[in-house]
Amino acid sequence: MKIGVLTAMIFALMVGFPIASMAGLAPDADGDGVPDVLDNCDQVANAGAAFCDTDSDGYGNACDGDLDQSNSINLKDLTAWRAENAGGGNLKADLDCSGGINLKDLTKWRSINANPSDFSSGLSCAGTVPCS
Ligand SMILES: [Ca+2]
Ligand SMILES: [Ca+2]
Ligand SMILES: [Ca+2]
Ligand SMILES: [Ca+2]
Repeated sequence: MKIGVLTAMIFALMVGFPIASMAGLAPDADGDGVPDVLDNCDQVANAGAAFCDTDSDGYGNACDGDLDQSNSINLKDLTAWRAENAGGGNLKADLDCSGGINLKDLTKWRSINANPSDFSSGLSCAGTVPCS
């Protein structure tokens, strides 16, 4: 039994330690598993389906509260959100990438509006359309 535990510890040191070291080489500020340089919302956890970027500007919907493309987030964007919600717009207002626009998206927009630093992308092409 003792040999088994020792073997497991050696294995962990040989395999686990290098993996942990490599993880340290790729910063992931929001901890969503997507390295900052590949993350279209590097301050907001949005891995998986929520990684969508409807307008292809390099800012994922999860952090792209700039619905009128003015490069800032303000009440004009809230007006744009309401217009999309009322008129079934192009789903840019679908901040959680659920496929529809509802009050959850409004809650997310308010969060981005209150925390402007969330409107951030790690992609070098962010701000240009299409960013790919
Ligand atoms: Ca990330
Ligand atoms: Ca993210
Ligand atoms: Ca976007
Ligand atoms: Ca705006």
